[in-house]
Amino acid sequence: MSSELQVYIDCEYYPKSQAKISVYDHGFLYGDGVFEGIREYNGVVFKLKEHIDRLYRSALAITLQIPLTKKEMIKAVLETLRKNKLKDSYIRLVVSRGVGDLGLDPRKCPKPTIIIITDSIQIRAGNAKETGVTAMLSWVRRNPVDATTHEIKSLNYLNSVLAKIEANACGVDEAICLESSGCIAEGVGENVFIVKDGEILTPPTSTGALAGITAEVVTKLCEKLGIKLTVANLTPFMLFTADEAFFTGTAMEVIPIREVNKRQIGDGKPGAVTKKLIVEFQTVIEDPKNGVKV
Ligand code: PXG
Repeated sequence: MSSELQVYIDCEYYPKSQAKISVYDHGFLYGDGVFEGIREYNGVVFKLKEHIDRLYRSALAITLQIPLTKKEMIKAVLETLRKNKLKDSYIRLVVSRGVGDLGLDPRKCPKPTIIIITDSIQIRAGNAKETGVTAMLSWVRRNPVDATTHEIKSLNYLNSVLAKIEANACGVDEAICLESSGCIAEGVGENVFIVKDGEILTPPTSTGALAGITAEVVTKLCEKLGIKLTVANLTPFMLFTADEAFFTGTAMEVIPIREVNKRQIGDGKPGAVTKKLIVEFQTVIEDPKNGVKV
């Protein structure tokens, strides 16, 4: 038996080095497809049902008919995890339009491709939870809601990649994208929150941001903790002058932002509200009720 990780492609398993799809797959040729990034903590797939629901919503928005029921998809994810015997893993679920010809017409693709990759997660280097990260407002606007909006978790991530390239070039950890009217949309793969006078604010998804599952957890935590959370348009000024700011996302979890475009946020250290949410988020992760057991 191979010790290589096994990758699920269309009901079959392939060793990682042989897990390949056709160059005629429209996911590759046109970014025509949808995906999810999911985490498994201690044998429990965190918010799996929520991720599957979002995958199917993304698919619906691009009229991609996934040939598995949600239940079958959950079964396939769990089976892939079991095969690989990973602990605290990262799951990438991809459904593309499938193989077609060289024209972009999706009607030429009779069968979607389903891919489930489970691998170890690259934990952010250093101690970002303790120190916070630096960020910049990117020149790359979030795509508008009447274009390849990030409300759909599609395979079109060049918008985020461009913003990340700029952050790298400028020597900061992360980029934050503005929406077309100049308000804050989101990070490249994270939602953004600010804290002002003990209250939390976050932009609406109508800015073209993804409805984050981590953001949803944070929203529920705020309810539980009695912290007021308002969904509102946030200007760059509001971000610069916030007492605290933080990102949420599957990969990052909850991470303080300590600086934006060289403006220190608050006192430059993770604030009390952010720290509280980091602690509370950990307890949510550790509660097996918040996921599906492998
Ligand atoms: N906005 C965008 C555009 C995203 O892609 C989030 C917000 C946060 O959503 P969740 O549901 O994760 O809280 C995402 C999620 C990666 C990676 O490899 C990216 C995401 C998720 C997992 C991994 O960069 N994006």
